[in-house]
Order: sequence, then C-alpha cells, then structure tokens
Amino acid sequence: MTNVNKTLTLYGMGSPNVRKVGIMLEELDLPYVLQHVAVFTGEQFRPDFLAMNPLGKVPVLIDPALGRPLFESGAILFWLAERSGAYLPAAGQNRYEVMQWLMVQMASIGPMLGQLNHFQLLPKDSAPYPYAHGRYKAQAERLYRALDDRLAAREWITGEAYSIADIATYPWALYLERHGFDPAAHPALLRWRDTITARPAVVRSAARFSEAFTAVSTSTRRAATDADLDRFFGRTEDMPATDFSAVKR
Ligand SMILES: N[C@@H](CCC(=O)N[C@@H](CS)C(=O)NCC(=O)O)C(=O)O
Repeated sequence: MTNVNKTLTLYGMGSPNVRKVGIMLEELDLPYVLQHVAVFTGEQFRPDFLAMNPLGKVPVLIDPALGRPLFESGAILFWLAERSGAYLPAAGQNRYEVMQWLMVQMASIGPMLGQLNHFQLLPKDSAPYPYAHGRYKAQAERLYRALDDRLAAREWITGEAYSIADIATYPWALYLERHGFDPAAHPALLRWRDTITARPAVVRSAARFSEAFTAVSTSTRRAATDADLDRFFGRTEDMPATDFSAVKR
C-alpha cells in the first residue's frame, strides 16, 4: 500500500508545462496525485493557491521530500532529477549541456510557442494582429528548425541520453502541425517525438492526464465568463495583483 506521506501532488491542467512534470513523475515511478486547477475561471488567483505560487501559475509540485511547494516547471524537473539521480548527469560537460537545453526550452521554446498558441490557436479575435502572429510564427519556425537540425545528428537533444531537456521539450513539440508547419520538413524532430510518445511512462502519463484533466478542463472553460477569459488571456489591465503575503519564504 502506498505510504501517503510519500505521495507527491501535482497541481495543474493538461498544458505542456504541466505535462512535462507528469511525464517525469511517471519516468521516476513516484507515487503522485493530480490536482486540477481551474485556470480559466481564476482558481490560480485564490489565496490558497497564491500561497503556493504567488505568480498564480501551474504547475506547482508538493513533494514531502522537499517540504515546500515548488513552482516553475524547469525547476521542478531539476529538483526531481537531483532527488532521484536520473535524467540529469551528476557532473561534467553533459550535465551542463542538459541544463543549457533545459534553459532553451524554458526561456525560448515555451514562451515563443506559447505566444504563438495565443495569436494562432486560442482567441477567436487574434487575426487582427498580423505583426504579433508573424513575429511568433517566425520565432517558432527558428526553434523547430534548430531542434530538427540538432536531432538529425543525435538521438536525443543532448546527444548522450534521454534527459530532462527532452522531457521539457517534448510536450511543446507536439504543436508542430497545429502551428502550421510541415512535418515532412522536420523528419528528425518527428522521429524523436515518436520515440518519446511510445515510451511506457509517456503513455501512462497521457492516460492519467486525460482521466484527471480533460473533462474538468472542458467544463470549466465552458463555464468561464467573458471577464474570466479576458483575465486568462491577459486582455485586460484589471489583472489580480501578484500577492506574496501568504508565501512563507
Ligand atoms: N514558466 C512557467 C510557465 C507556467 C505557465 O505559464 N502556466 C500556465 C499554464 S501552461 C498558467 O498557469 N496559466 C494561467 C495564468 O497565467 O493565469 C513554467 O514553466 O512553469
């Protein structure tokens, strides 16, 4: 029977930054529960959530082994890798190559593809912003191209072995076609993506996410008012203030 004191809790929804943590938990075979946060209707701005992450964003991980809430998906992957001694070399050049590409995902791939999601996929009224759409599409194209070029010469992003750089990047690479790029022009990226999709931990994670998040995310999105959606998409100057008052340290 699972020792409840060792069970981790991942707060989130079915988005790429949460999915990467879900995959890591499955790869490490750690006991965890998924806790849905209704971001479309503003649950991330409730005081109890802000006490875990004053930025009001998912994912947040509660790990009894750490003893404090952890936010920022890259930091969470880093913690889980160090805690387990897996998917991040302990020292040497390879460790810093993994860190480098984890930072590329966190600082460039996530933000640029996330903005392209916004201007291409999400709001119905994004078409009037061709400059923004064109800018993020061009940035995304550079990043998808860089990944394909890199993966043409090596099996994994950092060459040596599957790592937290691959885990962090994979959920974002699933957007290639929806972002309007030709999969045939990215054969190495597709080979790498298919290999990861077939990993048993990734299959298990997808099933857990689907069960825990899909229906509830859809229903909370449907329940969101226009004001909720304006706040979620940042289309208002009336955003909740960042609140550090409940954060212990
Ligand atoms: N850099 C952060 C980004 C987190 C992030 O943007 N989370 C989104 C979902 S993927 C979110 O919580 N959005 C709700 C909001 O911004 O209010 C990470 O990687 O953890």
